[in-house]
Amino acid sequence: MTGIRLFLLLLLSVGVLSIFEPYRLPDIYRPQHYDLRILTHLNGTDQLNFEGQVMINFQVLDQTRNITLHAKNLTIDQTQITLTSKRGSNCIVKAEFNDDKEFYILHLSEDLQQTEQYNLTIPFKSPLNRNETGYYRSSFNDSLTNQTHYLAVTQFSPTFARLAFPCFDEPHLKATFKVTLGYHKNYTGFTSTPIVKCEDHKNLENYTWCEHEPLFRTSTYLVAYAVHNLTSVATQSSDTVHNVTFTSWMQPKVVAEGHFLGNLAPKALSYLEKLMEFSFPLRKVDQLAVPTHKFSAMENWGLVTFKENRFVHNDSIEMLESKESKASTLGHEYAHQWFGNLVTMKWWNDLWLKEGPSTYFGYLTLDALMPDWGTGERYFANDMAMFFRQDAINSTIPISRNVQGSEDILKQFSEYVYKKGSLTVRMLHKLLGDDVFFLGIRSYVKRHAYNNVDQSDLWQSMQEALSVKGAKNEGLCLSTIMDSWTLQAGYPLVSVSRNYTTGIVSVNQTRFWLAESQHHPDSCWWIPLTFVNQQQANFNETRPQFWLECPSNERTLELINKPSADQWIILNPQVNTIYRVNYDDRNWRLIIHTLNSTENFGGIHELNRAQLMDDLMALSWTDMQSYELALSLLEYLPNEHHHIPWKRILEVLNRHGDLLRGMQARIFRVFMKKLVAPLYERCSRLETLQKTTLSMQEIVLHRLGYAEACRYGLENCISQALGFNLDNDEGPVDFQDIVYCTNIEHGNEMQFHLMMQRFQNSTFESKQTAWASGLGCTRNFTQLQQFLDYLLQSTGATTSNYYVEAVTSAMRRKHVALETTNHILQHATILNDKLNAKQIKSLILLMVENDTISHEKLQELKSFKKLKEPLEIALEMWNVNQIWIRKRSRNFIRALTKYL
Ligand SMILES: *[C@@H]1O[C@H](CO)[C@@H](O)[C@H](O)[C@H]1NC(C)=O
Ligand SMILES: *[C@@H]1O[C@H](CO)[C@@H](O)[C@H](O)[C@H]1NC(C)=O
Ligand SMILES: *[C@@H]1O[C@H](CO)[C@@H](O)[C@H](O)[C@H]1NC(C)=O
Ligand SMILES: *[C@@H]1O[C@H](CO)[C@@H](O)[C@H](O)[C@H]1NC(C)=O
Ligand SMILES: *[C@@H]1O[C@H](CO)[C@@H](O)[C@H](O)[C@H]1NC(C)=O
Ligand SMILES: *[C@@H]1O[C@H](CO)[C@@H](O)[C@H](O)[C@H]1NC(C)=O
Ligand SMILES: *[C@@H]1O[C@H](CO)[C@@H](O)[C@H](O)[C@H]1NC(C)=O
Ligand SMILES: CC(=O)N[C@H]1CO[C@H](CO)[C@@H](O)[C@@H]1O
Ligand SMILES: [Zn+2]
Repeated sequence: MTGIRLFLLLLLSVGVLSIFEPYRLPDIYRPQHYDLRILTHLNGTDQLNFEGQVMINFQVLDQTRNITLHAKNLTIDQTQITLTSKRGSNCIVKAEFNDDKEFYILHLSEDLQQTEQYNLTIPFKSPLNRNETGYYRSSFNDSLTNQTHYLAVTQFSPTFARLAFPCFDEPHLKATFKVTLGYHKNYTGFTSTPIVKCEDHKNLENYTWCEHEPLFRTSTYLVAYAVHNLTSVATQSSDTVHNVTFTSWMQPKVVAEGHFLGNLAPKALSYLEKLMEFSFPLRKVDQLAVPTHKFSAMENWGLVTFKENRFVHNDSIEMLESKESKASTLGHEYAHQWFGNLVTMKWWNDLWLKEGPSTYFGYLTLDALMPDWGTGERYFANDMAMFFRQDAINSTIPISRNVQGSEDILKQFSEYVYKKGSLTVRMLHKLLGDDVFFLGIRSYVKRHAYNNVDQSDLWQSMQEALSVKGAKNEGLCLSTIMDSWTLQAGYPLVSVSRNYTTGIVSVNQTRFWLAESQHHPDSCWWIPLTFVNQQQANFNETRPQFWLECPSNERTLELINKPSADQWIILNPQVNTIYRVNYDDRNWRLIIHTLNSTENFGGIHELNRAQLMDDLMALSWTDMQSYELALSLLEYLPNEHHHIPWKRILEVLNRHGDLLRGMQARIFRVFMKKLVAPLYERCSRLETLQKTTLSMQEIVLHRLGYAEACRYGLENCISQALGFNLDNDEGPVDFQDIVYCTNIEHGNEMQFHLMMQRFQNSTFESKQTAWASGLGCTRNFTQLQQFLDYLLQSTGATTSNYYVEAVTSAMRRKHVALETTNHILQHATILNDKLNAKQIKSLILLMVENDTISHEKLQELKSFKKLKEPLEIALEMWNVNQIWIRKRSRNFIRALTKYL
């Protein structure tokens, strides 16, 4: 990217050019304080609603005769609005909604003056919606009394506070909040802070008004309140400076079962507080398990909300990996208390600035609290796998980018932003080392707490820490370096070639593309170069030895410990920075030789072992290397005992296999059966596993072994899985999905119907998910179709999820992939209604990844609104895949045949 483009992007991302920002409020209003009174009605059944009044104390920076703030879907009686200042009151001449921008504009009879403080009071009311945004309704059924209980709870992030009360709904407009909640005494009301006092409602019998302590300056999206009659479980206090008291709330059924994750929270908060060296400023946190929730969880101040099934976990029937995933969500939310809540991005373009660090520190938190799990490394490896795969086409966008209206902002909350954001923070950490990184992070939090930042503020704090502690790195300009990673999409390929006589190493960079046709010549990055050589294979020293600069794309280097001509070098230990590496042929062969011939793989780190295979397969995909070379690297796999390299290469190979048909597909299956055999041989028998307690690491490796061995038809695996009679023994909890799938794949019609019946009679989501996925493994489409049609006809909130599960495993198993694709296409209209954007995207990509859809059919999907955006990516991936099928699949198969 050229300097000029970078500069332009910077300008846009800071948002100073209001002419590009039609969805932004005029930047002249400065709210100081909100006084919010909300009366919630949860009686009745259909018309649950709330009415309220907000008093906003604000100033203006410029004389003006109108006030523009946000409001959406609120009923406001304009005649009741008042605007006062010390000078008296100002009349509202006219009030109007701008639905497109979600503005509410008040036109005044007199100008507002810069020097004045104004109090604007607006009454409003609205139904409690069912959309899981703003102030919304949820419910649960009390199985004892067969009674439906309603509750009301907020979800304001990112742009939904405006659905609950009129406000200046932008993250940089921080203000203090005082919340007073009115409700029937059957319920309790919560917000970020404890109650000061309650008094009876003057007119409504048995209603109360409770005033809460004021909340310090914060963004509107972090304000929260709820009225409910959920049940609490014992409160816990946290080992933090303010001894924060935690209380968890959930429906009685869940309390009775006694399985939830809330107990981790006090420990997570305490760990993070010590790490940040900045006190968590509240005295209490209520954790709410809400039956319906738009996201997995939300980090609101003092009232953290979770989707119920992300908070509840029952060890005896749910997989450990799923517990880990829920725990990582929890860690993420509490990391937000510093990244997002205390230090907030100025605008949503820099969303990654809260999601990246929260994801990263969420992993570190789990590593600290659950050291046996090894979560951090495994999750980094997964995130990298996703990143390297996705970020190599044209349709990807930078993590920091200009965003416009609400819809656009919501789209920022993508897996891609979270994970690339986290990998970017990890890069910074590894690049600077513990001392500088934590010094920088702590000073960033301390300096900007209760305020707003853009990414340059993070670079600035890091730069200062570097100049205090990192004398060796002087002259580095972190903002230039890091901007090259956050302001442009994609990642580089670094090519290394050695002169084996002189010992000189040449490196250059280009952007890595999955297909040649896409080249843009002008991308470059600031790339830290850390070499490890065979002699001293230290993969823990991760600080850069050299830099490959941008725009200078090439360098020749004399390495510090000059490697001899018969020893390999490896660039980028632990894959600290997100780039691929290509070596000259001789260096590749030296690496391959070591992997094959030494006990501990020559000390090569597991993340690097995974990456070496991933890189070489990707280079062969694009014809920059040969599949012969790539497969000879894989020859070491029988000795591989770590799940990270195994998982990565199996994913990569399966993606190749998904594109093959006929004879090629059969050859591939034979190859895979042979490849996974040594992994499978490492696994203990399922019956044994049922009786032992396995560590997380063992579970992950075993799951991989069983899933792939049964998939590729290893007889022993299949007969073990079929050995469980699903009526009385479904196998070890962590392996049940594999047992289900294998039983359906090799079973008869009766087994299919029995499992479908169980699915229909159950209300237990994680079980239903496993059954849905298992049913998708069938070889008989007539059976599958019954299930899919049943799902499309039922109305439950989670049925779309099960549809995606079943269809995904059907496509993966291949037996009925084409029929399944037809089912999706025939039901495009109803799927467009039922599925959310993320589910739709995964379905479309699934068809592309399995090459079951034609270009024309893909184009036809354009008529569906929700399908539009994922289609861009899908169409591009479709082309990438076709090029591979036409030009390279034969090479791949030819190379495979050697190993049959
Ligand atoms: C309050 O609870 C009582 C007893 O459960 C019930 O009869 C009544 O309808 C409830 N009132 C409201 C407004 O929820
Ligand atoms: C709910 O309670 C309010 C206040 O008591 C009352 O005005 C309203 O009519 C009730 N609604 C229903 C549907 O019972
Ligand atoms: C509000 O007033 C400003 C001048 O202070 C004017 O530029 C702007 O167009 C007005 N906005 C609306 C919506 O009338
Ligand atoms: C604005 O509201 C605050 C808080 O209620 C009050 O203290 C102040 O006197 C009000 N100012 C005016 C001009 O009404
Ligand atoms: C709620 O969702 C429905 C359907 O998705 C939509 O039509 C409606 O406008 C939404 N309501 C609000 C208040 O956003
Ligand atoms: C529970 O109530 C629903 C309707 O409200 C009814 O259809 C159902 O039969 C009831 N179930 C029991 C067990 O009473
Ligand atoms: C208010 O609560 C009391 C005590 O629970 C009850 O006797 C009375 O009927 C309630 N009044 C209304 C209008 O719900
Ligand atoms: C005032 C207003 O716009 N109310 C609407 C809010 O949204 C619900 C459902 O989406 C509508 O029924 C209301 O009319
Ligand atoms: Zn988050």
